[in-house]
Amino acid sequence: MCITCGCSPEDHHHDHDHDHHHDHTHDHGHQHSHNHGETETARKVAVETDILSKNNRLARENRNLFFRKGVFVLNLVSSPGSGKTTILERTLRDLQQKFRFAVIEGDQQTDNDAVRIAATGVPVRQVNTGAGCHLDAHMVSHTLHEFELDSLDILLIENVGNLVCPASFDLGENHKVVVLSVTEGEDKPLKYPAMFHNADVMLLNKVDLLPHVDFDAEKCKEMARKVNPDILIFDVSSKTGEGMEAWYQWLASGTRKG
Ligand SMILES: Nc1nc2c(ncn2[C@@H]2O[C@H](COP(=O)(O)OP(=O)(O)OP(=O)(O)O)[C@@H](O)[C@H]2O)c(=O)[nH]1
Ligand SMILES: [Mg+2]
Repeated sequence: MCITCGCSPEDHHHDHDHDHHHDHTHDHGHQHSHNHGETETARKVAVETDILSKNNRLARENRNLFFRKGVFVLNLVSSPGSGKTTILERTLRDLQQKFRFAVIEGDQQTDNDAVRIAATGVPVRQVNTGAGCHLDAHMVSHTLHEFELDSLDILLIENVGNLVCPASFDLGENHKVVVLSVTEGEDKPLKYPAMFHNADVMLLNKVDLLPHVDFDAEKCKEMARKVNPDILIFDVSSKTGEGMEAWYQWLASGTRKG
């Protein structure tokens, strides 16, 4: 179960305790339900802690494996539609002569994004999370045997479009990269601080639309730096290619070739 919104992935591989015990008697009135509420809250917190520590353990295993294989791994997170797949498509088309890439696509339903990535010729696996609103380390580890990690330079993971839950789930990546597009409003870093706090890089995407939208880019960056003073920000348009070169240089610098 997702600690943030209570969603539960369909394959439900977390073997946490579902034994919710309801010991109702009806003559204790408010006092009873208050205690019951406290017990349930304590149980929920324990389950959440268990899920996160289990995820962190698996993420550590993924990270060790990536390190041993020399693969640079990024976890792209954003709200739906900010341009993650478009950024990946353009990045792959521009850099695939230089680096060996693979992609993991996370979505609740459909393989639309995987089909788009496959068209670039880069190996891609789709993970459908069903009701789940984020990828977790276990889902990622399950796809890894389908790639030849020894021959990869960069693994790009596109998370489910959601600015909340993916912030809590380490996948074993080197960096979270948060994508924010200029159509979303400049206050998103303050409204969803965990995501911007946990990301090392922010791609401010769709800057080609700036003349047409009410969006103060400098104010947005100020807000992002308020929650994360060290966040690295690139202004990009994955449609026109503007600003992509700086992003590519940063990407290259993380690889063993960089
Ligand atoms: N104008 C403009 N449109 C863009 C840009 N990048 C992406 N788009 C458009 O934004 C829409 C959503 O892009 P996607 O790449 O599918 O977004 P996403 O973040 O992968 O979406 P989900 O996977 O559903 O979360 C598409 O119509 C893209 O063509 C950009 O830089 N400029
Ligand atoms: Mg996408």
